[in-house]
Parts: sequence; C-alpha cells; structure tokens
Amino acid sequence: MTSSVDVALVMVPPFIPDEPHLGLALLASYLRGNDFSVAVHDMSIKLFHSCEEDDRRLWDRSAATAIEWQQRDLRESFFKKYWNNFDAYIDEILASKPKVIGFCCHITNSVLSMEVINLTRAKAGPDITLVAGGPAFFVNESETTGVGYELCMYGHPTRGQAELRHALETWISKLDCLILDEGEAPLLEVCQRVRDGEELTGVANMVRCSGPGEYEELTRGPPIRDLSTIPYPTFEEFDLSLYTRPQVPVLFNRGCIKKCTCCVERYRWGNFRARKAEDILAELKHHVEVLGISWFNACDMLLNANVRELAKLCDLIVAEEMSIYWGGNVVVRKEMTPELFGKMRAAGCGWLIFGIESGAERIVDLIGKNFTLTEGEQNLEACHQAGIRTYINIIIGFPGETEEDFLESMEYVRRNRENIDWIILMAMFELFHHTEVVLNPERYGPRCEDVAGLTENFGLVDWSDETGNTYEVRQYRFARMQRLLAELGLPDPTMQGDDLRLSQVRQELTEHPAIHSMIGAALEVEPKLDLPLTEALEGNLAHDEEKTRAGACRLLGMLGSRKAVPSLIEALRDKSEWVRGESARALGLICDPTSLPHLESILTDEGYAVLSGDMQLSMARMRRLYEASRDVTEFEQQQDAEDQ
Ligand code: B12
Ligand code: SF4
Repeated sequence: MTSSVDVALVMVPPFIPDEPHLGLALLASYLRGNDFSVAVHDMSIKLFHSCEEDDRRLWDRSAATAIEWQQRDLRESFFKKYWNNFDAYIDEILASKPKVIGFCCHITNSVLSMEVINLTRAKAGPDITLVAGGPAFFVNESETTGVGYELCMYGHPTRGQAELRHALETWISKLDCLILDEGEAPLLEVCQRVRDGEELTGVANMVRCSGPGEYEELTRGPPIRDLSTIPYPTFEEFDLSLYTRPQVPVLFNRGCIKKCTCCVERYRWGNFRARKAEDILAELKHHVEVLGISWFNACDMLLNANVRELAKLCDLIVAEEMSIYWGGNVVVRKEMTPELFGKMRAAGCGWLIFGIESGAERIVDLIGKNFTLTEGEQNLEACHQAGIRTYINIIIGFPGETEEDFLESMEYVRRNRENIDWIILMAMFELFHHTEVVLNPERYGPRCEDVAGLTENFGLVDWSDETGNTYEVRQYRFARMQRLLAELGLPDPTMQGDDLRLSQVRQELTEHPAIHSMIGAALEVEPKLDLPLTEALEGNLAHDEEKTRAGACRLLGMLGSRKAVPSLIEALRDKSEWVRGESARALGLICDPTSLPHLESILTDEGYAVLSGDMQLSMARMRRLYEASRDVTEFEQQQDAEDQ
C-alpha cells in the first residue's frame, strides 16, 4: 500500500535524464526539514525509460529540441501517445493522498506540464492544492489587469496574442497558485497555510489568477539570506539508479556577482549569497558516503563568485583525502591564480566553463563582464596548466559587434588554442526578455521593432542593429568560426548527441593515456557507442599501472559496456584491491545477470568485510535491482542454463 505524504513534487517530461533535478531535491529537503513529508515523482525519467526508443531524442538537451517542444502538434501528439502512462503516474501520485502537489516548469516541459496539470485537476477534484513553480515563469508589467502585471511562461507565447493569453490565464486558474523565482520560502508558506486551513492570499512571490485578466496583487519577498538554513539535498526521494550518469548536481552559492547585459538569471535570484565551505563539504561527504556518488555537476551561475570560500572548500576536500570529480561555470578573475587552479585540481576539479563570450575587449565591456582580455588569457592558461579541462562560451554577434570585433574573436581563439579544450557553447546572440539589452534597446542597438516582436517562445534569433549586424551576417560569422575550429582541431560545438560525445571521448583518449584522468568525458558516452572504446579500455585492464587498470574498470562501468563483462569479471581477481573494487562497482553499474554469481563467489571466497565499500555497494545495488525489477525465478533459471 502507498503511504501517504503531505506534499508531492512532480517533474513532467522532458528534463535531461543524466541526473536528478536539483530544484526539486532542494525543495523536498527544505519541506522535510520543516516537518512535511514529501514524495518526488519524476515522470520525466520514468517515461524516458518506458517510451519508444525513437522518442528518447526528445530528452536531448539541445536548444533545437527545446524549440521543437514548443510546437503544439508535438506536445499534443506526445501527450496522446503516452496518455496511459501519464494517467497511471497521476494515479500513483494521488494514491499517496498529498494535500499539495507542486509542478516544476522550465522551458522545455512547460507546455506539456499544462496538459498534465489539467488532467491532474480533473482527476483530483478541487480539494488538492495545485502549485507550479520553476524558471518557466516570469511577470511583465501590464496596464490591462488592474494590478500592474501579467504572467508569462517560456514556451507559451502570449505577447500580443489575445487568444493564447486567454488560454494561459484559463489554465493558471486551474492552479491554486504559482510561485516565481526562489521557491523554498513561498512553497513552505503555501504548505503551512494549506495544513492550517488558511487562505493563500498574500504569500510573497506568489501569483494567483482566477480567470483571464483576474489577478491578485503580487507582493515580493526577499531571497533567503542565510543559505545555511536550507538543508542540503539528500536525494532520498529519488531512485538514483534510473539516471543515466552516476552524478548529482550541487550548488556552491546563489545569485551572481556580475551584471551582464544579456542575462536574465541575475534578476531571478536576487543578491549574491555564498554557501559556507563547511556546508558544501558536508553535502559532498554525504553523497560520497551515503549515495556512493563522487561526481558533482555544479549548477551555479559562477562557482568562483566567492574565491575565499572556494579556496577553503578545496583545502577541506584535500585534507579529507576525498576522491571526487567536479566542475562548472566560472568567470575570469585576477584572483584565479595558478595556485588556486592547482588547489582546485588537487580537490578533484576536472572541468571549468569560462564565460569568455568575445575576443574583442570592446564587446566584453559591452556585455558587462568586467575583465580584460589579458586576464582572460591568463586564466585559461593557468587552468589548462593545472590539468583542468578548459571550456569556453562564445557569443557571435552581440549587438554592436562589427566585422573587426568578430575578427578579433577569431584571432583570440587561434591565439589561445593550446589552452582551450572545447568551445562548449557557441551561440548567435538572441534577444531575451528581462535582459538589459531588451529593456534598453536604444543603449545597446537592437531595433525597437525587433524587440517589440519578442514573444515568450524562446529567444528572438532574427533581429538586427544599426551596425549591419543582421541574422545573415551572424550566420556567416558563425560558419567562419566553425571553419576555424575545424582548422584548429577543436570539436564543433554544434555537433549534437552521439557524434559530439564520441568526438569528445576520442579526443580525451588520445590526450590522456592514463584513463583515470578522463573519466568526465566518458560520462558523456552512451552505451551504444561503446564498441571502439570498450576495446581500448579492455586493453588497459592489462596495463602495468594500477591507476590505469582501475580507471578502465570505472569507465567500462559508466559506459554500461555489457560486452566488457567477462574482462571485468577477470579483473575481480586483480592483485590490486583498488582495481577489484572498481571492477565490482563497474559490474554493479552494468548490472548484467551473469556477473552476480561471480561477485557472490568473490565475496564468499575472500570475505565480505575485508573488501572495499565499493564491492558492498555494488552487491547491494545489484541485489536491489534484480529483486525489484526481475522475476527471481526467471533469473535463476537463466543462471542455471548458463552454468550448464
Ligand atoms: C545547470 C543548468 C543546466 C544543466 C542542467 C543540469 C541540471 N541538473 O539542472 C544543463 C547544461 C544540462 C542545462 C540544459 C538546458 N538548459 Co539550463 N540551466 C542550468 C542553470 C545554470 C542552473 C539550474 C539549477 O540547478 N539551478 C538551481 C536550482 C536550485 O534552481 P531551479 O531549478 O530553478 O529551482 C528553484 C526555483 O526555480 C523554484 N522551483 C523549481 N521547481 C519548482 C517547483 C515548485 C512547485 C515550486 C513552488 C518552485 C520551484 O525553486 C527552486 C529552489 O529555489 C540554470 C540557470 C539557473 N541559475 O538556475 C539554467 C536554465 C535552467 N537552463 C535553461 C535552458 C534554456 C536550458 C536548455 C534548453 C539550454 C539549451 N540547450 O538551449 C537546456 C534544457 C535542459 C532540459 N530542460 O532538459 C534556462 C531555462 C529557461 C526557462 N526560463 O525555463 C535557464 C533558467 C538559464 C537561462 N536563463 O537561460 N541547463
Ligand atoms: S556571469 Fe553569467 S549569470 Fe552572472 S550576470 Fe553574467 S551571464 Fe548572468
């Protein structure tokens, strides 16, 4: 029987299948810390595993897929096709009798969330409080509603389109309320009021709308000042075995210290607030010790916004001798010295993404990055020298970018080739709501009529300015930059999916023969691509160096290479305990039935207690998976057949 909960948090597809959603994990921990029982229903990852194989591409993280999801036809046909799944997921949620159901909406899942919320309301009736939140929502000033604002949702264009606005507002009226920006405090207040039978009116950062144009007044509350009051996410509400990478997201801070003119995020999160190094360390240790996870994707806007806490965190990680791997976004700063990069590497930092954006100082200034080209080049060099993979972002055609500026950008990439591993994001500049560029077009240059045509669908690609920076010009510059990257042997950032992942791993394999140092890139590889890579890694299982053998085991596990199971079983008897532990972990991840008896026999032969925690974790994981998802008799029969 399903046990009852106070609050159910829901993620409608698609959200990247790599890792659990940090926002929902944080909200769950926060509510739990305030005495509410919570369940998370990640419909996205469940449907990812049960949908038709061809449909899995719709979970791709590319901008193209995000745009595709905004087509009404796709949303409607997808919902119809998987209606039974959605219906069953909603029944499962309702079986636990939650009093509040919260939906996380972002650009790719927002329109499908509308369908799922409608169905939930139809099935749940009026007594359950339905709330939505997440980055999809923002408000625009408006004279027409009488309260000075109206709600907008990324993915659902409404600007100037009365019919669509009517549809959006009718839909919102099915929700009890909607929460903007940082979600913890307002969601808690909503839950408390529901528990205490109080009206919801007046909760800060909450939008309520009882029908087209009928909004309640909106009050704004401050962001949470002391981040130590938010417990770290434990992910206990998630089934981590469902995600495609053995990694979890983490936050080092909230808000941003910069004020870039192309950015909307700094408005959403309010003031910059750092987390204490000790708190982050406790979180990382929890994930290593309790979840068995040592890969961390820092979802910060800038993980180096507070250099002092960052350095302290690295010292603590090193002092604890933790073997972890992490990385994320950074800004160029002169405080990022070679010593600090060295410290970060020693603490397991494996990759950093620098928002370089342009190689023309004038444009970097216009964007408001506030660093010099020389500082940028020094940071890239020091990062690369420290052995951290160095990724950069490039914007093509920021308003006012001239041909000369663009040529400087090309020259910048050429000059720094040695210190750049990948241009991870190369994008033609798009106009986005609530950015300085759009709020003050006369200062930055995009034509006002273009700005007026901006909908909530996605960024506006086709805009121009007085300097002749048109869509066609940007396309041409983009193509030239692509050619330069090919000439310099840098991977093409427009590659998608499998091609991109494979190219990265190939590059890594040739650069770092010691496999252990390039695990991050292998995380990008899908099991179906394992053919050439598996063979290379299997070869490394016989390598003299212990770390290379151990690294090969670990990668084979992450790749899910079933083909490698026999070699990994052999590695269970390696002379090094490290390698034995890694092979057991790999077999646990691959979860091929043939490996269970071998693991069992090793553990019986050599004694469970003396072997590493990895072995025990792998065993526990395999047992759990087999016992939960397979008919045990069928599994045993299969074993018997194989043994004969
Ligand atoms: C890291 C990141 C990624 C990672 C994802 C890793 C991950 N685990 O999330 C990667 C690189 C894969 C990625 C990909 C994309 N991303 Co991204 N990403 C981010 C980033 C920088 C951090 C996300 C994060 O974890 N934030 C911290 C958590 C705590 O915040 P949160 O999820 O928003 O949750 C809080 C509130 O929103 C709210 N909340 C959330 N859910 C709910 C639910 C309820 C009921 C309530 C009440 C409140 C609530 O409370 C939470 C706690 O305060 C954000 C920008 C940002 N700073 O947030 C962009 C951002 C989320 N990404 C964005 C975009 C556009 C994309 C892509 C489409 C990029 C592309 N290719 O064009 C893809 C799509 C991926 C997908 N949907 O499947 C946009 C989303 C735009 C929008 N308005 O919806 C953002 C906001 C950046 C931006 N402004 O452009 N992204
Ligand atoms: S550094 Fe990044 S998050 Fe911060 S303001 Fe600039 S673009 Fe926005």
